[in-house]
Amino acid sequence: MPARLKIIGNYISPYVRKVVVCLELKGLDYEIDPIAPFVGNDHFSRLSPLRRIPVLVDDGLVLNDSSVICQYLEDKHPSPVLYPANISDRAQARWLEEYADTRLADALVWRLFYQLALRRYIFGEDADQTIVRQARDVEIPSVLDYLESQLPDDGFLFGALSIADISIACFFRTASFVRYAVDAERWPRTAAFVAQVLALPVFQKLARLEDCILRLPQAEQRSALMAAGAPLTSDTLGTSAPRRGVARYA
Ligand SMILES: N[C@@H](CCC(=O)N[C@@H](CS)C(=O)NCC(=O)O)C(=O)O
Repeated sequence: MPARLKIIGNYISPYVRKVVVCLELKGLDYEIDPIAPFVGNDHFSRLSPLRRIPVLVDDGLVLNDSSVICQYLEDKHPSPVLYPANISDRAQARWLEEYADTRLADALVWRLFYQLALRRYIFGEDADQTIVRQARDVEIPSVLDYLESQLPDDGFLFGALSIADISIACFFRTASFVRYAVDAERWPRTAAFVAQVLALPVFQKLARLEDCILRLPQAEQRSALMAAGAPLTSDTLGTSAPRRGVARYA
């Protein structure tokens, strides 16, 4: 019997969410070691040279980067299809995935969520309110203006649900943890789109797990997730001593 797919990464991460949504939609059997990247041990550094999550382990194969992982899952398990069949649409979907992973991540996660949640809870530091203000007043509105010009009036971007819809919604879910919501009067399409994707059963299923660890320290998250029925690995690469990442905050 093939080994179960293994995901390393916390449910709160938008990139982990993207991969887990694809695993769930494709009905694949997987287990998860739900660590934050900052608490990974030396073995985690070997599996993830940038000390980032998610990591996928499939038998002997170790893959980094959510886009690489999702494309791999699509190639290996093509049903249901999560990338548009039309070549131009597929390229455009990949661009929007990249835009989400880079620009939405920068505005919603690295400026807002990192400052308001991670800095305090992981590193015990106060938020830099100048960065938070700049995110709310300048960076996020500019992202939303672009999305508003790209998103459909209703439904999904390319007909059926695709990697583009999933990627965009994942970042708004993480931003909602610090009570960020899109202003529906100013950006009605984006607000409706995000609400529609996050209401899908697959996002709701994960939301239940995310909610149960949101305010818990890392050390208590495994047992809470276990009680909530998450498919946890039997061992973990997590430690109790957080370290800063190699790429962004070294
Ligand atoms: N391009 C990567 C980005 C992954 C990423 O930045 N993950 C965050 C968690 S949300 C992380 O591990 N950050 C730690 C760091 O950059 O030091 C992907 O798509 O997987």
